Amino acid sequence: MNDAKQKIDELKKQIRSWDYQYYVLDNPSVEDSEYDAAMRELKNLETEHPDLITSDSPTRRVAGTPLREFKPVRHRVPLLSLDNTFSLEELQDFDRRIHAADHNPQYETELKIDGLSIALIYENGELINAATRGDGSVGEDVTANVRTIRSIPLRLNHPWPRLEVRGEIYMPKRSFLHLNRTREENGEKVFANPRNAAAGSLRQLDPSVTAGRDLSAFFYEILYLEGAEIQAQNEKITFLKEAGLPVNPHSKLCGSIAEVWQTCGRFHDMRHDLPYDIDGVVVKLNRVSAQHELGDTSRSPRWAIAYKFPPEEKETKFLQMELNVGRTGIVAPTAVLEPVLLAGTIVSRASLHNFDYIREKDLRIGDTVLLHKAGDVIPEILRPLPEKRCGTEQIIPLPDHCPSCGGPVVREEGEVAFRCENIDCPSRLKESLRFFASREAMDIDGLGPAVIELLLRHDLIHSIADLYRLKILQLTSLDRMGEKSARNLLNAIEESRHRNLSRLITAMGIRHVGARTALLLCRRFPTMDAFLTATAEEFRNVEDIGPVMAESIVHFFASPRNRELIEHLRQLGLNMVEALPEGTDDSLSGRTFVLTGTLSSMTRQEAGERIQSKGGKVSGSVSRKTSFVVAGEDAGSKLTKARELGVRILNEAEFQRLLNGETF
Ligand code: 0OW
Repeated sequence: MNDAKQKIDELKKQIRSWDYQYYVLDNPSVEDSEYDAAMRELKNLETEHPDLITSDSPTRRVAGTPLREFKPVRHRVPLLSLDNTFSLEELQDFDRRIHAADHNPQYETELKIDGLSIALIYENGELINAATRGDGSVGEDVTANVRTIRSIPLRLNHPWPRLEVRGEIYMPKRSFLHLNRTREENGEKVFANPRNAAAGSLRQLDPSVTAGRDLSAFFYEILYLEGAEIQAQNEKITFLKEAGLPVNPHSKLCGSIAEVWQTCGRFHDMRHDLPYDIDGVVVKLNRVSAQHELGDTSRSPRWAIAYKFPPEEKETKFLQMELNVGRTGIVAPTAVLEPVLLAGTIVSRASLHNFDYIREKDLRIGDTVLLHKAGDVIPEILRPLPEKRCGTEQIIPLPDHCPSCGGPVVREEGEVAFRCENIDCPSRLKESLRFFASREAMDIDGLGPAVIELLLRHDLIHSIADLYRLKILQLTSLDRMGEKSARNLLNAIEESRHRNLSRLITAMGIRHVGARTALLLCRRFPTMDAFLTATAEEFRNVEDIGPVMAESIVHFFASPRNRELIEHLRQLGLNMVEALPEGTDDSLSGRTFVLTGTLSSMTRQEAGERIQSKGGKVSGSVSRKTSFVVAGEDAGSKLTKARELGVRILNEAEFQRLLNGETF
């Protein structure tokens, strides 16, 4: 038992260190394969020894069951806000006030991360609670969700008896862009900026949703500490970093408010190069004793202030509106603008998101509009300037037909998006084909948007299945398609027939199902027929598949059009089975084993690994579902239970023979 405990402790320590390197220092120090193997080994050991599972284990980051509501949490000390300043003069006023308590003040300047406040409590080094700011006195318990944020350690580097810290949870710009693009494709409302996206992602009752949102955090305040004394603000940052918490690397100690102002300018100029959104600089009196002397007002500290960057907005002309129909049929309005330089880039288009957005803002074609970058990245029209209207501006009507196929457009109950329902709509088909042939899906070399357009324009394909009916003469008759490229294209299409099922499932473009999910699903449903017959409940039993995704998968396979397409593809010879990686021996798949007692030829851990390498599962307890109980020397209660339930018992020699392929 204690060698398992020792191994478990070793693995947890090692994985925690790798997580810190990867998620906090953004400097991976191990190959994914080695990391995954360590995680698998830890999971096996914890399965075999459930009594050795601890809540700070990296395998326990995503809790299984969603909450029904968030519990209130009263903060030990109120989580204060900050007063804002917008100019050097106001910073100088702040500086004068500070001189009353500190004649030679040093200021710690920090980037003001545009996220949401979070307060964490660590007891003996272990994370035991996380709460939002709420109204400053009472927040919401979001511990389960915060545990899924990989840059936040479940255990500190030092077992401080009690440490309460404050920080900011944020969503990196890149993740914000990706999330909004996915939401727009799925007809969901987009988030206005990374802060809203972070807040919306954190306040999820189902932690597995939060886990998929790529949140991160920086910590900057110590609310309570037992076991050490900190004298200065910049030492707090060092302390937090040494404790293993992520801190922002750009803090700077300044000797005067003039130097603070210079730093604000420097921080302002670097903001577009940062991978996260900042909306200013936080200026803090460095000496903690002087902080205490000055104290706090009811709302904010007297010893700290925020300098807010001026918002970057530009006026330009809203020239025209374009309607694009995406793969999912969503009719997405886009504004074509008079090109203008905004926050470092030339902007000539901006998403209008949806027709509610257009209506709410009363945007008209021909308007002069105020443009900004949502979350410092996405060009967005803030509002029109009505005072600049000359009367020729055009009100934008709601769409009553699909701009691509002329078919009806519908808006589902509770959705903001208008959708073209015609699955054969050329725009939908164009987008569906592009996605079908894309690298992460069927990976058909040479079948890019231009070639797809060419095939559609010449009426050579009207559905995805038609790809597999193309003949060489059809292709060589096309302009700009010589014999060689025609032959290459047909070979690439032919080759794609034999892709693994998970590729085809991805390529189907099922809402909410991307390549990663498709792979997870195919492990559980290794044939297309299994997908066609499975229920939502069965889909939900797959790890990481929530109710929304399960419904979307069942809805897709229930559609007659989609079933027809699948049958055509089957007849056209497309592979409908998920082959396991080359040479995988899955002779024990579907079997569940329980190990008890001591084996002489291998440890329990090795036995578990041997079983899992053949597709079998190891469980910690005997039930009617158990296929075999492997009983070594001094086997205990599990052997008795197996006898009671009539579960097949193997001694070590029989177990060895089973591993060598004998059937029992
Ligand atoms: N957003 C920030 C940040 C920071 C405050 C909090 C208590 C004492 C001063 O990066 N780096 N430092 C502080 O220190 N506050 C910050 O954010 C505040 C939290 C609530 C309003 C501001 O966003």
